[in-house]
Amino acid sequence: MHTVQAQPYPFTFRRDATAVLVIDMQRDFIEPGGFGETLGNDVSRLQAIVPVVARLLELARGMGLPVIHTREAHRPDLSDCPPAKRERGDPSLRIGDVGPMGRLLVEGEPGNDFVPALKPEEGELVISKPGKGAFYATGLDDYLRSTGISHLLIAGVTTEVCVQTSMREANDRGYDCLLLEDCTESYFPEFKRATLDMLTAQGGIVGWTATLQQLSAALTAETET
Ligand code: TIU
Repeated sequence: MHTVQAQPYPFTFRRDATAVLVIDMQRDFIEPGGFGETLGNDVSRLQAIVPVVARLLELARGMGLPVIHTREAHRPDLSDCPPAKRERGDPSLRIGDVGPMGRLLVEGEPGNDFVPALKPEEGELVISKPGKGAFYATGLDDYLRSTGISHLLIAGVTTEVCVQTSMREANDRGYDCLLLEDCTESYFPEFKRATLDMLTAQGGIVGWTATLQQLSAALTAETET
């Protein structure tokens, strides 16, 4: 077993029952000209965590932990995009419109791909998801159950939208989740802080949080039995 000095209390996991889940580290959210920017956001906050998530991937791969990548993506005909999602708000461009990196949030378009530093490696599972949560209309739950994974180490963007939704979905399905606080980011720093507090309040009502350094210390300690 490994034990991370996490909030609100230590998080214990077995390496053979644990996966890293990286949520939506896509150009559409992280680079200028993508979906995130068309919503009116400054994407530079999200760019800042890319090297930290890269270190998480290096650690996980080195330790033999499975890595799962999600991407928020719609089919080119938008048949899996509810009109309510496309019509929401007053963005400069809508889902499916053509931006500088291709059609926004559409599978196969350049902007919908992962940022170059965080591309999946051969053999790593990639889940395309039409919603904010990683479990809605995907095969993620079946995959985790069939591989005996009960614990998730979560990273990605944005903290209060796709990451929080996915962690809550996972929690409701019985998974123990640790969110790595320096491997997640929001366009709104106050929303990130509030999300971390909400997840861990009430005795870890949704799960745990810790830093990458705290995870790294736990993984490299000689405690695996
Ligand atoms: N807008 C925003 O903060 N996030 C999203 O739309 N998707 C994800 O969080 N991936």
